[in-house]
Amino acid sequence: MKFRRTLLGLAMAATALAFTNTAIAQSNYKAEYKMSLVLGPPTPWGMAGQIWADLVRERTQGRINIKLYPGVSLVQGDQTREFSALRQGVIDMAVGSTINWSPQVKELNLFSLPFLMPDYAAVDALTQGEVGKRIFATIDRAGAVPLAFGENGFRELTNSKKAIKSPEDLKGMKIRVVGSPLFSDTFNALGANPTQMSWADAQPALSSGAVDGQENPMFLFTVLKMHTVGQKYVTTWGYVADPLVFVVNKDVWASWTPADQAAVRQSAIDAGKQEIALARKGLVEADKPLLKEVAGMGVTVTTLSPAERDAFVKATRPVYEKWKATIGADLVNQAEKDIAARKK
Ligand code: X2X
Repeated sequence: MKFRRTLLGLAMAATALAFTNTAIAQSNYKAEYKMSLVLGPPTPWGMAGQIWADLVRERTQGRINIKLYPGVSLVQGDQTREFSALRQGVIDMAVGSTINWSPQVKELNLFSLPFLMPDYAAVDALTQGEVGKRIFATIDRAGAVPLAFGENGFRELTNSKKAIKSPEDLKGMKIRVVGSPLFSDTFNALGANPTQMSWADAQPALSSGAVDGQENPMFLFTVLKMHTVGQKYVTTWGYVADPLVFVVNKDVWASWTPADQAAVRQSAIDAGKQEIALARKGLVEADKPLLKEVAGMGVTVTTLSPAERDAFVKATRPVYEKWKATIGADLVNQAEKDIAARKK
């Protein structure tokens, strides 16, 4: 009897201790975690953040409560500063494009090498394979905890002037490009006149006609009704695709219990899968309904023949070679090998 009472007492003490440990651990938790994103819902990118936040709240019984900050508002709209701010703790977590973090993590330029990835199978061969693992190790070394991949998408060329079928058609055209010098190099090689600006500045620049064109995934065209700001021509050249990466600040990550870390990680993986399906909707079906929808807006949609596409590949090849060295020939070779071996 006495023995049983002691056992019971021990069990109760152990439970109390475990409870106290959890309580102590959780007293470090913030009331709210700030998640940075460039695009908010209803874009697939924004949905990635929304789904992740919802799953985390549910699976941690509300212990981890996340608020979305779209428009990279935590860094005043300057998306190229997002990764540094994340590292410093101004941002707790983010779903970010590889393009926007490439100024700090040069290996992320891999996905922006012109015409490296010919199709979605090639994107998957990289993100789901050895290259994805190496990229995550690099992000980790750069000071953030990477958890899962999502997708912004294949970036198609739009403009207000004319149908573009060849590099000659692009000559002198003012094209807004994102914040990595690789994009300026690519458009310079094509004879265009690239101007680098944030997404926040790009929208008024398109409306006022300060720039003639831009490049972004097609869902953005329909969500923002880009034809209403004069973007009447689309060329689906599929020259680059930017993955999204779900990340958490290192100190924030370390402050969570292992069980909550696991919940946050699994939620990112699940949200990533759901979001990739959203990002590809209308583009993976044989008749590409999203392109039909865009054409239905009175927009000229130009698809390139293999020979026409080749002219763009050739013109940008020196840029590819130059940046291959910057990114690391080893990583690029691995990517080329995995793409060649992909299942179509
Ligand atoms: O700025 C862009 O073009 C966007 C929204 O696609 C990115 O943040 C990379």
